This record gives sequence, C-alpha cells and structure tokens, in this order.
Amino acid sequence: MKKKLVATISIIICIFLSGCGILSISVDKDGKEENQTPGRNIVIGFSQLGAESDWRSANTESMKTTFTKAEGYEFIFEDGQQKQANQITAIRKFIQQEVDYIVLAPVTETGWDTVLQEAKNAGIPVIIVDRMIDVDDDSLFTCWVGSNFELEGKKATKWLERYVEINEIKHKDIHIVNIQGTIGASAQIGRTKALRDAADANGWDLIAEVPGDFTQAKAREQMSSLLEQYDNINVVYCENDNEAFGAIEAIEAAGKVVGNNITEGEIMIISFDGVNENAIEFVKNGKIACIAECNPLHGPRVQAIIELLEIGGSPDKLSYVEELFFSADRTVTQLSIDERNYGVVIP
Ligand code: GZL
Repeated sequence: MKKKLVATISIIICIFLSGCGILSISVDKDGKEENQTPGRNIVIGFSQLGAESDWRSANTESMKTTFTKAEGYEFIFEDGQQKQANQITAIRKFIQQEVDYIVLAPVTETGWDTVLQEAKNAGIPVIIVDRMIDVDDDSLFTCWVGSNFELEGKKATKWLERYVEINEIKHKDIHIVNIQGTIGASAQIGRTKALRDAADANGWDLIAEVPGDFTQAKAREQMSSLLEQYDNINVVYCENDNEAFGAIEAIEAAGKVVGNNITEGEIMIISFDGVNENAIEFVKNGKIACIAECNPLHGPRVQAIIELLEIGGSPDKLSYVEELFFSADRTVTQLSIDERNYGVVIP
C-alpha cells in the first residue's frame, strides 16, 4: 500500500513540475519517457560521411546514443552518403539553424576551407572526428579526435615482418596487393603509406594498389579482377574489415584457399577495424591473419570535448585514440574481445 501511495504522489509531483515547465518530460520513439535535463538544450549538428561500413554504423550509433535529449542535447544528424558536396550542404544547414556545435566526420581531407570559414564567421565551433582535414588555417576547427592510421598500418606490417621471419620465408617471396579505402581519406592515406614503406624496407613485391572504397562489394569486385590478372598473390592487405569480407568471398569463389599458411599456397588476409564480431571470429579461426583495431566509439570523446567547451575549457587540438591489435597468436585477442561492448554481426 505504502509503495502505491509513494508512486501516486511522485506522479502528481511530476505532473505538477511538468505543468510549471520545470521538468519537461519527453517520450522517445519507443514511448519510453525521457526526462530532459532541466534548462539545457545544446544543439549539435553532426555531418556523418556515410554508411559504407560496419565501422561507420558503430560510429554513428556511438554518437546517437551519447547525444540524447535526456542528457540535454538536441542532435541533428545528416548522412553525407560518401559525398563531400552533401556534407558541405549539411554544414551550411547547421549554420542556418544556428546550432551550438558542428561535428564533422570528413569523407576526405581536402576541400573544407570555404565552408569551415563560413562556420567560423557564424561563431560556431567545429569538432572533427575520425579522419583528418587538411586546411590552410587550423583555426577553422576547434579540435580533432581520431586514430593514428599510419600507426595502425605499421602494427599490421610489423606483424607480417615477424610472421615472415618466424616462418623462414624470403621477404622477396611476399607478393601483396592492397585493396585501399576511399582514396584521399586519412585512413587510406596512412594505412597505404605504412604498407608502401614496409614493402620498400623489406623488399616485398607490392603487386598492385586498387581502391575498394571501404565496401565489401567493391572489394569483392577488385579482388576477382586481381585474381584474373595475377597468379602469385599470397597476401591481401584490406584497409577495412568489409573489404576483407569481400576479398575472402572473391578468393573462395575462385577456388583458392584463404588462410595463414602462405607456404602451403593459402592467401593471407590482413585487415583493419575489428568492429564486426564476425571479423574477430575470422581472426580466431584463421581466415583473417590479423586486424589493427580502429575504434569507432567517438561519442563519449566528443561529449567530453563539448562539455569542456561549455565551461570555457580548451580541449587538446589533436586527440589520438588508444587502439588494440588482434591476431591469433596474441593473447590480447581474447582480452580485447571481452572488454569490447560493440560490434555489428553480419546477418
Ligand atoms: C577509420 C574510418 C574508416 C574505417 C572504415 O577511422 O574512417 O572508414 O576504417 C570506414 O571501415 O569506412
């Protein structure tokens, strides 16, 4: 009885408070009540580059689940569909809407100076996430948070160097192709540079570099074409997991074997991201030799930046995310899977 009485009284109080406009109770898409933080409504315009990969989906999910009404935010999301023109249009929309902050996940590094000058003229801070931008005046953005893509590539090429030495393979017998990400994206630039440098240093035969756009379909198409042109490929460097899935499909469709025993004629896959649970499973069962993690959970990182700005603080200009490395021969694999609470399983 007492519990019922307390419940009734608290409902009356909420109705009274909401009637006075002190506590606005909003209802979310599932009909669940979302009590908004009283007297706070930070408007954030997020220009996401697209939905090309599992990494991107996890990144978008992280932002959407962080910037909720209940936490005192109004989150405006625009999907650029992998086109810079769409992202520029979105930023101009945010300026018109007089948002408090613009968050940009840029599809490529260049071409942002004009629109970011417009945001600066409007007095709207711009936070860059994930890939980097290349602008003449770095006051056009407040700060950037993302990954060190060249380091990710170095982790992967260092692993391959060790694999070659342990298995007493001659470096010149490594015949590698690179299925690159979106050309001009920092992730592609850094990962490609790391491979080129390692191939030069070790004398690996870097047969070809082809754009895979970070998508499974494009990578499958490119891998099929490469297999028709070259019969000595023994390592495929995929600049994200979705490309690795596409390459594996193409290799198996061609009747070849994906695996880590290149001396037995298997074709080794090296990948990046580690978002998708299937990709991690592939590392465990040997279909993918190793994955350099690229962590997509930027929501809480951007939130910390915005909350710091809200109280007049100044965030670091560049913040790099700590990232793991997964390979079947490293105990870190199990540790990092247990710790991770995200991932998109392919149906
Ligand atoms: C990296 C990110 C890349 C991922 C891909 O931070 O920009 O774009 O590695 C994604 O999966 O498409």
